Amino acid sequence: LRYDPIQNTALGSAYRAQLGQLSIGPDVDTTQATLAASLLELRNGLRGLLGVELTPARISVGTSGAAGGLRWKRVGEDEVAREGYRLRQRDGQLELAASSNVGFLYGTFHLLRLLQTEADLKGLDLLETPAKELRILNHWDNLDGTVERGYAGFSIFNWHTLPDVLDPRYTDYARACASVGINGSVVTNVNANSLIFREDYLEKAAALADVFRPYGVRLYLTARFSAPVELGGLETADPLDPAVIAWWAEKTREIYEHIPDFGGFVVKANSEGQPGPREYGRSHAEGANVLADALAPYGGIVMWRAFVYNSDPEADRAAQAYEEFVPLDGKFRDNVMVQVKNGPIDFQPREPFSPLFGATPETPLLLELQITKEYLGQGTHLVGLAPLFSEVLQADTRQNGPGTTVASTVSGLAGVSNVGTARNWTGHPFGQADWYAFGRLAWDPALGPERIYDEWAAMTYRPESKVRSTITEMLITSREICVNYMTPLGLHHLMATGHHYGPGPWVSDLSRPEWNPAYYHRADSAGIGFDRTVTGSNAVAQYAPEVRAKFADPETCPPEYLLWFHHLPWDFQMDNGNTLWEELCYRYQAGVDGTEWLAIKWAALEGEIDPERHAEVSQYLTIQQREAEWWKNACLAYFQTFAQRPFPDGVTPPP
Ligand code: GCW
Repeated sequence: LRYDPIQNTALGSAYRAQLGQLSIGPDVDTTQATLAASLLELRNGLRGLLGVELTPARISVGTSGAAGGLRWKRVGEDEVAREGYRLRQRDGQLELAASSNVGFLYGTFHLLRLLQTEADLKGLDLLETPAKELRILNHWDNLDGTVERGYAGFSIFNWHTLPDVLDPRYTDYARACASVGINGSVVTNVNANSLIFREDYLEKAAALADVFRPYGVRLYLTARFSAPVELGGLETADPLDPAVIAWWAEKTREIYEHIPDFGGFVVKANSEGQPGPREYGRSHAEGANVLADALAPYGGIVMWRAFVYNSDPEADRAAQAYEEFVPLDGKFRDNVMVQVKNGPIDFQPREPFSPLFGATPETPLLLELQITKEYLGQGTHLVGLAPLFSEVLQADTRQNGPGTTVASTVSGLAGVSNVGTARNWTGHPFGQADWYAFGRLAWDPALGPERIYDEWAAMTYRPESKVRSTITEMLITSREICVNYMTPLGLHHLMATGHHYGPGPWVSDLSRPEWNPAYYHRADSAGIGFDRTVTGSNAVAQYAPEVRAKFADPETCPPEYLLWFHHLPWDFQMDNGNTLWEELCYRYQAGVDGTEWLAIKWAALEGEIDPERHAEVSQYLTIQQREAEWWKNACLAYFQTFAQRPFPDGVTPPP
């Protein structure tokens, strides 16, 4: 949204010739808030990019307008689906057609993106429809202004000064969301606070909803299951208790009085100390349904999280969500969705997809991705997440025959936001690329990560080919680099305890066994890895037969998931001829070498982009290089105490 002037003069003139006039169809009412926002964005965009002022004299309303200009045209939903738009050259005009107001907004952002990425408008003809209806950010923001797992400062939502102070940042946030098609925002943490339901807080939330509304962003809140007790003064939060049912119904009515288009609740229940229905001997379905019934009259939904696991040294944490939720399939109300993290454990640099996807034919699911990089170097490492997001979206669950991708099994995407009060919104300047990529993939899960990053690089830095191709290559490659220096070959959860920053594979004495890294890697003198086959936890049995067969055999299991599913001897022969120990060492080394490559790539852009942002990213890359070495040295030194083998040639031994 920088809208810096387009430097390419020939292209700039061509765009100016095309976009100097706007004609607005008779049934496109620009006094309506969303259309007014679209017009404002177009004006600002054209002013910045092209120096074109869309003065009233250049805007005609009702008529079909002059040839050569831009035309906004309302069409029926049979032509362009709700939220969608069509952008095409027609009779000498560039026509933006939509059936809904927000379609014009999304189409406007798309048009501006075409200019910013210096696309050719000649012969343009595209029809866009979002693949998923729910494209939501989840903020883990607390009412006191802190952000759980947030690495970009404090919360942008200032509950102290709301509803009176409407920070312009709220509008810019909504614009940024709308520019990539994000249409929902859960503004409170899943580790929820009942206070949000008190009337004064509802007024604050309503003020935010009012700012978001023109941008098509619907407001949602997290619901703390014990709110009827904490806020309502009831003795119980038992979901089958009539007083509790009445409390939720009344509270929900009150919420809709403040926020007529309120989206609904996200709930984390009976997970990591959060209250839930199990305290009363009730199931997750019974818990979710009481909220769902309260929301149903207003069209709201419940997004009930499947992130549950208990403290049992015998259990495999990776199997628990499936065990708990598959038996509940068919027991949830129609307006309940179960929100499932991409992998069975917890946002690791790489996990296989959760076996829940496609396994609950009667229960709609949402895919939860983490945009904030809790386990991937947080605010300091450059790691592009689009390859991770895309890998899970395209994974074939085989639950309904070949081609049952994770994307095809879900009704929407929820992304845990990485936004904060940092001046650049995300702390690490490249963190913006993940926010951007999340929105683009929620709109169209089939988009290639390269294309997404190419757009982002062109718009955020410069559209010159060296800049965009270098940044794209860095972002694309960086995820694998991170996997290599942190958790190669399917290793997972080796991060230090609590804060999850840096290595801690040796930790094995925490009271909750499944929080110990040693619980996951299981290294011993015989080998390394978590046996999830029939000789171990057998969690692999939760996948569809073809997937299960592939993962369950170390000969066919892709190397990136090898130690996720298998405990293998140090001398296990890899396909490339290396032993497992050698391969592990080479991967860690490759991760370290990769961070050096990132630094070299970035250094080559010196002088190509502004010195301020260039220097900032360079400084972060220095941290990343140092910490990749830290990871490699710590993990290899530790694992060698079990492997008792020398470091292979080409691997720098830990000091
Ligand atoms: O990964 C864990 C995080 C917690 C988080 C939890 C969750 C919001 O470490 O900070 O709590 O996941 O997803 O509920």
